[in-house]
Amino acid sequence: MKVVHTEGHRRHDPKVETYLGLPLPANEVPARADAIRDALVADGGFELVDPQGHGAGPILSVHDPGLVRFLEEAWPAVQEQAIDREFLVADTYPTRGMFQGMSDEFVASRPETRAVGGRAGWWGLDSSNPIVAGTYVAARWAVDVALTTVDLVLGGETAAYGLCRPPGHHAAAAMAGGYCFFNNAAVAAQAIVDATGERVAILDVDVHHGNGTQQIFWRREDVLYASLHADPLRLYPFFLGYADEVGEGPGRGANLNFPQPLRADDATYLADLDRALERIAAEPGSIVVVSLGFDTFHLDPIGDLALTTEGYHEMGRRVAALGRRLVIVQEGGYHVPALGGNARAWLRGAEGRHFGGA
Ligand code: SP5
Ligand code: ZN
Repeated sequence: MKVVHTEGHRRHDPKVETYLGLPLPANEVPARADAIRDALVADGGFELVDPQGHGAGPILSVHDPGLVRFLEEAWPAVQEQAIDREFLVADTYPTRGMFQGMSDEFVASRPETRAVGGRAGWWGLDSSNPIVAGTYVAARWAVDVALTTVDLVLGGETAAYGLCRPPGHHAAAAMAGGYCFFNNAAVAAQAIVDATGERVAILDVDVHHGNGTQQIFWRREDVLYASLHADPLRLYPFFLGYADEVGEGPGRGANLNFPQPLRADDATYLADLDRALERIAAEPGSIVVVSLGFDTFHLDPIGDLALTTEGYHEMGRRVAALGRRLVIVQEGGYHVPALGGNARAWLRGAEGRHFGGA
């Protein structure tokens, strides 16, 4: 299988994230992508491919231009405002209670402030998502990785894997969050719709609900979003990801959430995977975008499910058994020592190769 990869991800290199107001070592680090790349190279069955630049156009087809502008300007603004920090986290979020009783029209007329600590809140979901000097450049590379993966599949590959970093599925049209800046999977899905006119399904198997992807396609019937994730009653992003979120308007019925119980094992998880795959199979279309996370792993430091490396092999096998072409993009997964083996297992499963050891 071809693996789209660039060293450009390294530009996003946070050392620290804040969690409940205190600094902790960052989870979403360059070593994650290194571990996966090294394991796939060592396997011998994968071929690394460089991404091609696709410009900002495809990003703007799913994201608000204001988000792109903010991410481009954020680090220069931190420097201009002489904020002595190695990373930017919002000072203030415009949360719903601030505007209670005010009309949608009035709220929409409030200005994006000029202060970068406020702008980070305006465009950001949470305080565990540090922006550093190279974040924008790396996030642009991640989109190009996803789009090059699309190009490979449109060019005839049965499946291709984009080693995206930073990840994307928490990023909504007008919001970054959850280690995500641009929604790589959503940009990829939109590019497939634009190129083929076909319906596209997005299968999200990261441990967290892909609130951003859900938001972007909420009213769309041409892009089906199906996600398995830890129940948001327990885990980030907390406020979306419940089973009754089915989409609205023309998109009603094209959004499917499968919240998982604490410590869900391979068998529990794979049973719901089959339900998601059944729904995808019922829909026309020849390409599925997979938002692939390994933070469902039993040792993951921020997830709370209990999947195994063997489980990932079986997951890849079942997803490929759909008989659709696969655009696979990397999302989360933070137990770095197991990331390479888990990616290798999943992708070998998807190629119909045997497990091949942990
Ligand atoms: C793409 C992706 O997987 N994003 C995950 C975002 C999770 N954000 C919340 C992180 C909180 C980390 N808490 C660490 C403390 C563990 N006890
Ligand atoms: Zn995740």
